[in-house]
Amino acid sequence: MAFAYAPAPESRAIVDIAPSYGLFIDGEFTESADGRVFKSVSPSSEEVLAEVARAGERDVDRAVKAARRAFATWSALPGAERGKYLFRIARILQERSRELAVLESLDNGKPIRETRDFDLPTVAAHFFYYAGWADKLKYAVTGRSPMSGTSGPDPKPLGVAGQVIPWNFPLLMLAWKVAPALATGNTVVLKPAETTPLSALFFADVCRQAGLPRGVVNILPGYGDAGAALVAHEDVDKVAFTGSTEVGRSIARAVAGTRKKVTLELGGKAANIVFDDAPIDQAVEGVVKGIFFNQGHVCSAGSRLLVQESIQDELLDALKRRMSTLRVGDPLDKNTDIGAINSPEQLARITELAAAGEAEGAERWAPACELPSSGYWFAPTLFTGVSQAHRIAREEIFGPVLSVLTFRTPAEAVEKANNTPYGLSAGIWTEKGSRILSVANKLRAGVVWANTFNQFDPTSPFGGYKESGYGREGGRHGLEAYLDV
Ligand code: TXE
Repeated sequence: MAFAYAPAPESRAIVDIAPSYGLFIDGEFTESADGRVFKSVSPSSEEVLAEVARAGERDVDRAVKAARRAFATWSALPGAERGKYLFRIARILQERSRELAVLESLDNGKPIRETRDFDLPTVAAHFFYYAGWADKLKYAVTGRSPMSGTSGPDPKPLGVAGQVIPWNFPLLMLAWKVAPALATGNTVVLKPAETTPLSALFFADVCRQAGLPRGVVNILPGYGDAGAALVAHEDVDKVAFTGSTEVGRSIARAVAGTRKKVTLELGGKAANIVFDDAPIDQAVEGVVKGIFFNQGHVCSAGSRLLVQESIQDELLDALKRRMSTLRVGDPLDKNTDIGAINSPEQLARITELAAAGEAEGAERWAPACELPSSGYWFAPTLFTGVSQAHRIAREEIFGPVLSVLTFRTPAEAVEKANNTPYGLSAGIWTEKGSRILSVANKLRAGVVWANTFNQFDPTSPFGGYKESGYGREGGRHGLEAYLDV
């Protein structure tokens, strides 16, 4: 059996984790106003990694004031000068990427192969990409080429951006939000998720190392109350949120009728559609990547497999064989495919939904799998016999659980794929180019991948339709969210 649990403790030594961390406000690490702290726990070992200052309302106020002060000079810098800081940050992130990859794997639970080969390179790529835009903002909003000689004033930054991010890609979500905000001349107060504060604090240190002026970036580790206080603060001009649809709704209500602009990136229930002409092995790899990448803690996860009825048996046999080779265990082991579930709360949510799947009559399958005795784990799981009415076909599970449905015709595939309140992503597997185009055009999803899945690139806008939120992050469109035109 391939479910080895082979710890590689030597990797742990790469990163120097301090016993305690402060909030990062106005260029300094500081205690919280009321002295509160919380613990950051490694989900793979339940080890307390560090004690972290917990931001409250008064800290939010201090941080927003610092960001406001910094805004006057930061926004007045020529774009090329701001770009230089972003290039510097990108290079430092590259230089320190081994440390950061280990830190992220320890704090989040995701496999080192993913943090090393996906998260960190993509994080640096975002800073490089937006560094390049900092002196071309006129063209960002007009869409014209910098060669066309557009004249007139630059579009204006919004001011202080309050950003709240989740725990599934802690540093990448930070990069998605911080890089375009800084490139456009905004200043930032960012609240990382309570279960994964450490890489954001490391990033604060990277900002210091890059010589970023005080107050341009402020990091406030804390819980939902700090996030709510940040969103509600009267001197915040722009709110950017990634997280649950439920909290997204409360944020939309909180900013309604204020001057604040808002972008929301919320949940998803993506369909990964496999047609009968798709190469089976390639499709199986795509289905596995779609749902088991990052333990399924991905808003765009391909959590519904829609397979054409005529190839159902062949595809499911191949999928089960492939799932049996997935290795679940120590995130720092380079052979691990599936790491730890990020928190006991998330594990409880996944467990509850999987139980509902069984109770509603779907058939549950998982490969034989020895899970580590400490930490939070969930075996890769497959449900067949799923109907569209089942909770596991409708609700975001946000874990390594795949629900399989079937279809006969392309029209039925489209109808089922769109039968969800969400609209973040979808995938199509077929050899026919014409079918890719016709099906993709009918899918109500912000991103549609063809013969691949979960590919992210700083040059492409990303964001949802329907209850998956609004606004786009990434690419030129990602700049518009931080500018007044
Ligand atoms: O999310 P929350 P949770 C989905 C996924 C998951 C579920 C719950 O389905 O199972 O949400 O996860 C901060 N005002 N996604 O509970 O609560 C919070 O501190 C302002 C999908 O972790 O939304 C954290 O920093 N902020 C998603 C962030 O919001 C508040 C990624 C996300 O936490 C707040 C994560 C409030 N009232 C979960 N309450 C995706 N789209 O990728 C909490 N927060």
